[in-house]
Amino acid sequence: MNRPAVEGLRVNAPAHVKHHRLIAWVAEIAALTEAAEVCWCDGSQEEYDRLCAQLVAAGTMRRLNPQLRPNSYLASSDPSDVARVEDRTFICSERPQDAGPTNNWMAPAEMRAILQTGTADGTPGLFRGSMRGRTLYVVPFSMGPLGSHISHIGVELTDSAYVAISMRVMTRMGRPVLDLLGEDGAFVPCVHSCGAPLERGQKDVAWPCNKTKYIVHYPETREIWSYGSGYGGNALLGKKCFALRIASTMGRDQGWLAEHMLILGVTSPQGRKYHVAAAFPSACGKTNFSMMVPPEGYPGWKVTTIGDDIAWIKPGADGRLHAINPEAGYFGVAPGTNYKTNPNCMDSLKRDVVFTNVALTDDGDVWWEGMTDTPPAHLIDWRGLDWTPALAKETGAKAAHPNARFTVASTNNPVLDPEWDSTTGVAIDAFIFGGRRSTTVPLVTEARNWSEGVYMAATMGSETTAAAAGQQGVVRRDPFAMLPFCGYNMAEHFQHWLDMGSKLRAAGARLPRIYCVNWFRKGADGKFVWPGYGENMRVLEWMIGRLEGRAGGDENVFGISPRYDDLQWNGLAFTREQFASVIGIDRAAWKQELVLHAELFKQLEYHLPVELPATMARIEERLGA
Ligand code: SAT
Ligand code: MN
Repeated sequence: MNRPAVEGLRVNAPAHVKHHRLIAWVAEIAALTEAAEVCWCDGSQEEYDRLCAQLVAAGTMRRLNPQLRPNSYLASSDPSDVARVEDRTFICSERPQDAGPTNNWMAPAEMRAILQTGTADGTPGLFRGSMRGRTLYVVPFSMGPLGSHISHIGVELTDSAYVAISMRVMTRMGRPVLDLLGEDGAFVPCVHSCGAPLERGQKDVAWPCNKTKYIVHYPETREIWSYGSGYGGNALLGKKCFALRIASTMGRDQGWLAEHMLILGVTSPQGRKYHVAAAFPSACGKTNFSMMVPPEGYPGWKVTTIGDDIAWIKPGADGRLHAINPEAGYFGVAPGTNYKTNPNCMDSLKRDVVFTNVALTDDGDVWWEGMTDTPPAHLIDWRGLDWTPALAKETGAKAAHPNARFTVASTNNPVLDPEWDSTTGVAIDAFIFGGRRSTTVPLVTEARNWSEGVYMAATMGSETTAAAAGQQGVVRRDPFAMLPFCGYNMAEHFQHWLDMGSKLRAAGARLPRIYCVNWFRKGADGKFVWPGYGENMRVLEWMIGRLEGRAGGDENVFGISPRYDDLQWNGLAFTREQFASVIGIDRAAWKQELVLHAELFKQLEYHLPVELPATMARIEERLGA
C-alpha cells in the first residue's frame, strides 16, 4: 500500500514509514503543537551523536573528558525539574473508581479540554502551540525484545532531544520498530512536550520546562500525554507511564503482570540457576540488588542481571510465569553508588553514559556523594555552582542532587544475563517484596502460601525517598511498590494477583514462592544494622535453600523467617544479637502496624479481595495469642 502522500510530505515521513495511522497521528500532533519541523528517529549511532552534539551546543549537556569517561555527557536540569511529580500524575479513566483512591483522577473529557481542545472559559489547551519553534521528534520504541509475544510497541512524540537520546539508551528504539509496526501494527501513542514554545527570535534556555506539569494516562484508550517536565519518568514515557501505568491495565485485561521489579538470575556453584523478581520502591536498591556481587564466603555463586526496574510477567507455554525486562537500559540513582556498594554498576558507567544532575570535577569527570570516601577538593555542583567540602560542611549543599541519575545501556553491564534479551523471558522461581523500614519489618519472611504473599505485598510500607518530589523519610503504604505506578484501582490489582495465582494453580503449575524483605532496620545508634549490598546474598541463598527444601526456619506471626543458624555466615562477622535485632517481631510495633494495614484496607475497600482482611484477622489472632 502507498503511504498517504500529502500527510507524509507534511510531516516529512521517510519512505519506509508505511503506517497510515501513525503518519496521520504525527500530522495531527504536529498541527496541534505547531512544531517547526518533524524528525523521525532511526535509532542509529550517527543520529545519537548528532543529537548529543546539538544538546551540547544548546547548553543542556556537556561532553565529559573523553580520556576519563569516553562518549559520556553530563546533563543539568532546571532546579525545579528533578524528580517524578506524583501530585501532577493523573489516571483519566471514565469512572473514578477504576483509577481508585490511590491515583489522582480526572474525567477524560475534562483533561482533554485542559490539554488539547481548550476549556469553556476560552483557555486554549496546553499542547496548543507548545512546540512552536521546536523540532518534534518521532521516537518509535519497543518495550521488550523485538518480536517477543510479551513485548509491546510505543511511539513517543517529543520536543526534547534529551528525551530522544535517552529513549535510545533505555529502549529498543528506531527503524527496526517501524519495520515491525508495518502498515497497521498496534502502538501506544505517547505525546510529550516540555511546554516551552520558542517565539521568533527568543533565546532558548538550557533546560526547557514549564512550572505547570501534567503527566496523564488514559487507560481505556491507552494514551499518554505528558506536559511541562523534561525529567526521568515524567518524560521518558516508555518507563513508568507505559511499562507500568498503561501496561498494568493491559495486563489486568489480558492476564499478565506489569510490575516495579528487578529480575535477576542466581547460579549456585553446582550450576543450578534460579530467577527472582523483586519489587522495591524507587531509590531502595533495585539496581544494586540486580547487579550484586556475592560476598566472600560464596565462592562459585553468580548473580546476573535481566532487569533493574520493571518486569513484564506472563504465563508461558509451560504454565510457569515468565518475565522479560521491557527496558534496554538503566536509569539509576547515582548518589551512594561506588565500588563497594555496586562494583558492576561502576564498571557499567565507565563509558557511554548520560549523567543527569551529578557534579562535575575540575578534570571534566563526574562525582556524586558516596562515590569516593574523600570528595574532590573542588567541584561544580549540579546547579552549576562552586562546591568544596568545606562549603558542604557549612551549608549542607549537596554536590549531586539526591535523585541524580545515570542513563546507560544494559549491554554495558558486565554481569548482564545471557537471557536478558530472550523473547520468551525467564521462568520466575520467587518474588521478593521489600520496603525501606527502619523498624518493625524483619530482614526476611517467607509467605506460607500465595495469598499470604499477596497480603505481604499489598500491605508493604516504605519511607519516602528523593525519587519523587515531596517530603522524604515518611512511612507510607506502598502496595507492591506500585503506589505511584498502578494504572488502575489498587484493590483490583490485589485481586488480579490472587486470580493469577488461582489460575496457575488450577493449571497445575508450580507457583513462585513469595518473600518479604527489609534491608533497612536501624539500631539504637540510628545506623543500619544489616550490612546489605553483597551480603544480601545470604538472604537470597536462604530463599534458594527453601525452594530446594533444605533450608530451615521458624514460623512467626505472618510467615517463616530463618533462625541465626539457618543462614550462612562465612566471611561476615554478624552476631546473634545483631541478627535478633533485624529478624525479631516486636508485638507492640506489629499491633501498631496492623492498624495501618486496616487503614489501607479501609481506603481500598471498594473491590478489596476478602482474602486480605481474612489474612489480617489470622495475623491479629496470632499476635494476640
Ligand atoms: O524517574 S523515574 O520514575 O524513572 C525513576 C523512579 O522513580 O523509579
Ligand atoms: Mn523505579
